[in-house]
Amino acid sequence: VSLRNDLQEAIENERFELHYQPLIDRHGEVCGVEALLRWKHHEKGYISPAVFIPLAESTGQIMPISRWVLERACRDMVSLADQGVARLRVSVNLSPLQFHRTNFLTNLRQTLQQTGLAPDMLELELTEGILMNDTELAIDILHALRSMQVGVSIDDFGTGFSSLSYLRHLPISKVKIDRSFINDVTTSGHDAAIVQGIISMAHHLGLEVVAEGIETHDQHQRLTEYGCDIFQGFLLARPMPLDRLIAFINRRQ
Ligand code: G
Ligand code: G
Ligand code: MN
Ligand code: NA
Repeated sequence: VSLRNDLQEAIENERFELHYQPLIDRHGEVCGVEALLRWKHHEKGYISPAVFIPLAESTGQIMPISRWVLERACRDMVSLADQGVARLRVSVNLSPLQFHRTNFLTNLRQTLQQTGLAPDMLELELTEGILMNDTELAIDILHALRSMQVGVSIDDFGTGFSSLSYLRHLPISKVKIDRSFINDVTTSGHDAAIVQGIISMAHHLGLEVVAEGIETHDQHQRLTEYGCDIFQGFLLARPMPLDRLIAFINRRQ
């Protein structure tokens, strides 16, 4: 049986879970979470989205999966707020196909309305690649998102070919420095320079900066010195299911 058929079965029976990885601000407070999709395969255990998202993109199965992710993320955040745990902003990763579908904005508005999540509690993570192809349409969508007050961050920043000077024309709110740069920030002068450059330019453009993939205290300290705004990585918190996220937040308060 092919993975594609298994994926179809998973879609029909909603065999997915969303895990949430906390984002930590400069005061050490949880300022948001990134929603990360997990597929619990009946035989193979958890399968990484790095494996099945590209497959789902090529078959079109990404559409129902993405709808499920967005709705689940919104509902979970509303539930956290209703339980009095916290009002957290959630970042959702978008796939290229999803972004370029004509009814993307309509679906998004509908989901926000149906779930009751305030639009400014939602952030969408796009990669540079998504913005580089079909730029006109992408810019129109970004302006629409801004007027709705939905946040937009550029994920894996630094790995594509776009520059910050290009981004200054786009209505986005954050850049997330790719973890490949964070990995060597304390050992490679080059990577340290790149990271400092990104932070400095982003701040001049009025953008917030997230460092992802922080695994050591030294990396965390260095990025704090460089003025980074938001920190994400296994050192601070791993992705976790909603019930563990609730415990994590309650423990810190
Ligand atoms: O969480 P993990 O390291 O397994 O994620 C692997 C890749 O899958 C990352 O690039 C991440 O952005 C992507 N990913 C995780 N969840 C989603 C999702 O809900 N939608 C899309 N399109 N990509 C996701
Ligand atoms: O491409 P994107 O940035 O969305 O990828 C997010 C993925 O990165 C998540 O699936 C998460 O599991 C993974 N991740 C988060 N923090 C760390 C970290 O500190 N180290 C490593 N290696 N991966 C991380
Ligand atoms: Mn991401
Ligand atoms: Na990333």
